[in-house]
Amino acid sequence: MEYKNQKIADVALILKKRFDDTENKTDILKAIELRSLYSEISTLPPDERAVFGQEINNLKQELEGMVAEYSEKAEALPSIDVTAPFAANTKPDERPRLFTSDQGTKHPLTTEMERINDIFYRMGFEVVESRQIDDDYHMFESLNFPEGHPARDDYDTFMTSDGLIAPAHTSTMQNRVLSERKEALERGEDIRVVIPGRVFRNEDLDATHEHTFHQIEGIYVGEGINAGHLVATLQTYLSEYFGEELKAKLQPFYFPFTEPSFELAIERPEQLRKDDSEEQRWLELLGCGMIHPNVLKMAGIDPVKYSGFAWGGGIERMVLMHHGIEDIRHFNSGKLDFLRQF
Ligand code: FA5
Repeated sequence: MEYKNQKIADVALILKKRFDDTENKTDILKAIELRSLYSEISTLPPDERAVFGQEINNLKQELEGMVAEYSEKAEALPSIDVTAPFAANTKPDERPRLFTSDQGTKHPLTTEMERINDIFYRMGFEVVESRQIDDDYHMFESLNFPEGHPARDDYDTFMTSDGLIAPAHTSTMQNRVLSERKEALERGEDIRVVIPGRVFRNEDLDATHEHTFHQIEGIYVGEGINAGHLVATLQTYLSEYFGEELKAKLQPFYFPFTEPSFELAIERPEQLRKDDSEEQRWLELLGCGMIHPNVLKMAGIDPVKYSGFAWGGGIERMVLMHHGIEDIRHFNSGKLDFLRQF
């Protein structure tokens, strides 16, 4: 496809070249270059925005086409046997004994989530559980994604035909938490909450991508809060969790609900890398940034007086790194030889 705008044509060239080397093909749709083009729209004179926006959408559609074509060609997965190992109405004493209770253990994700909640509790954060069904307002609008905003597509969201949404991130809780604590904030109590929860995405699966996984969201709002507080909080979290200083990098990113936004990646130990590439060296752990003034306003909080930061990080990826597990799909596999190691 030909692009009239030189900047868009340059980005198209770069991303098409990168496509072949990208392990998870859908990552190309989240490329920083594409996001930067979208964030440029608002800086253009109003009469140039529509044409520029349309060309970016064309580029995104072309890339989506490449991803879809690739997925069709990819090997079909073997089907899963979903039948129970015995009929549901078999009498209790005639059922096969699968596991005696003294052999059972907590699932490693449960253990690790309790540990993470405990770290934040000790840092003074309240823990609030997220929900597993939501709506368009909390998934998008309250997070500064107006109707038709192209970044809505990045979240590969499952929704029912009557508009219910399986949350694709724990950020769906931001507006609720902020609105509920607004009055306490005005009385001088900072908002500091973490929200662990299960999230769902229509993703291509691989060693670091699941369709059902867990995130922990963090929110801190008060007077004079800045990005330094964000970095210090995340540093404390990571060093408490891993018990050592890991090499981490924070790079600029784009989320509609934070400004500025960043992505934090940590260095994988060598035994968890498939090759020596730069891509294998880093594992993306969380997104974060300073809460966008529109998000504060939508919760009734004055963005002139108050500021804050938020982050949302994958829990499975923390556990992969902590225990040296090579594939995220073990967690939901139900395989006893995996689970018995914890
Ligand atoms: C978000 O979900 C944003 N809501 C994060 C955020 C919150 C930003 C608050 C700013 C403020 P992202 O799509 O990058 O961002 O996901 C965040 C983290 O979830 C990733 O870094 C990764 O650790 C984890 N994650 C994302 N997709 C998957 C997946 N398919 N499988 C496992 N973990 C995933």
